[in-house]
Amino acid sequence: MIAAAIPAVEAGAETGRPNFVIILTDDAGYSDPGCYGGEMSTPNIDALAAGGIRFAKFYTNARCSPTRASLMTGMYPHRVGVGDLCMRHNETPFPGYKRAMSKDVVTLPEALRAAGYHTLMSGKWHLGGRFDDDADRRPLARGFDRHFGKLGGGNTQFEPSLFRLDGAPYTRGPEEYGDDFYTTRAITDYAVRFLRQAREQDRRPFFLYVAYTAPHKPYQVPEADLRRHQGLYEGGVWEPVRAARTRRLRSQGLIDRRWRHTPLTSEQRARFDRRGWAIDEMRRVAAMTAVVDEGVGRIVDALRELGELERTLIVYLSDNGPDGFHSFVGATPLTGAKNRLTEGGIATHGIFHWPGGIRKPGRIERRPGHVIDLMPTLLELAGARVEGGQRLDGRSLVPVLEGRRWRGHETLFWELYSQQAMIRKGRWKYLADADGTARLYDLRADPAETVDLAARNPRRMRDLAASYQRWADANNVMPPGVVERWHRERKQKAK
Ligand SMILES: [Ca+2]
Repeated sequence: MIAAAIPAVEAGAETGRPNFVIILTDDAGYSDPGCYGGEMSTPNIDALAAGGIRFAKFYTNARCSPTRASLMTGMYPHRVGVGDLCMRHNETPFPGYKRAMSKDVVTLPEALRAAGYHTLMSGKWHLGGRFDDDADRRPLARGFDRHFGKLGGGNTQFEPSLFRLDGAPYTRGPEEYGDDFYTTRAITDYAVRFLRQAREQDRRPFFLYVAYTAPHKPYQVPEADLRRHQGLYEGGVWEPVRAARTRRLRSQGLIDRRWRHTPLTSEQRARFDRRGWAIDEMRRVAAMTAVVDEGVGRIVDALRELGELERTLIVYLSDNGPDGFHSFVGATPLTGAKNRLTEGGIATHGIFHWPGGIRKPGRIERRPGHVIDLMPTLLELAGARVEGGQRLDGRSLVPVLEGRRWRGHETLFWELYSQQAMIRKGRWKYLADADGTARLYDLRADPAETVDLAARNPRRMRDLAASYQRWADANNVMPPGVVERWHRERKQKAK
């Protein structure tokens, strides 16, 4: 275990350091919020954007656990054993695919707690600890003082018995909520409660991590909330909505005026002719998103009431791209969905709000940020450091917040449990599938990845492939198919 440095901060001292609130949604679409071109009702999220910074593109790792691992460590997920979704720890012999977050790294909440912060979490963990022999991988064992939420992935949105409170099963659901338990609202309730309780305790700064399970499947939302979105999408769900989102993204200045959204294939058109279910599904996503927005509003109100809003950095993003039908609309104007390394799977909205710290609010940042950047950003602002040679992959975004020159990322890398490999270097995106075929896109001219330039650029392809391979070799990343084959063979043995 590497020790986090402990600055000389006495408990209870007023330090003037900012508080942090990270709000992570689950499977939201890039252009779902109103401030990213969406038709969904998100006044509170839009207000954060208006008073803060919007990243034209903020990158994640295409699926729940890998993104959450990067958020908690500032590292690529394979370096901490989370190249795959988290199930049971040490499930495979591959260090990059242990299926639970390594205990040998200092997490963001561990480093902030050592620096004198309250560390509070409400929501979904999904980094291991679902089983009792795995309890040392749960939030309270990985740096959080408080936790209300679920240890695993997606599930029904109405079931309190799946939750835990401060390390024990949460049994007060029926007593607290009667028949009205709804995951998103309960996560907000406890987030606000934890904030107030921390402030009642002392004046130390806080880090609050709110990990909503919306708008992840199943698309469940209370009937009263669904009714509020009755008229939405009556005029059609796909082309009209996509066209309107693209128009608004252009007029908001988030995308280049020349960009077009990806055309639907004839097969997609045929599927979307079944309009009834598609309208229902999108309405449900919109209603779930509106309840998230209500939660954002309640958290902002609580910060304001506590007198903390000015000195709190709020970050709002999704853990990966949208899923299923939602992706065709939600990812507009990008291509693809959750679980793919096309931009629609890995690019999300990224909003930073901090009245006391962000210069020139209302700005758009065009260089992409990445979820690995959050830990170095927060550590810098907290004056906290991780000692012992733990090299973070992310770069601090503090220069962006302060309106100073920011180097940005020269290269970014992705690997999605051996099915796809990707490198982004400047404007170029190299994307390889498990069968070895690789494509090349110019993201500046063709953000929707419609024109494969690989055949015309053999030397660039070789360079990018070599660059990817060097990263893979140094970061526990396996060649395509190896991890899948191991799982397949183990399943056969078990039969
Ligand atoms: Ca997700």
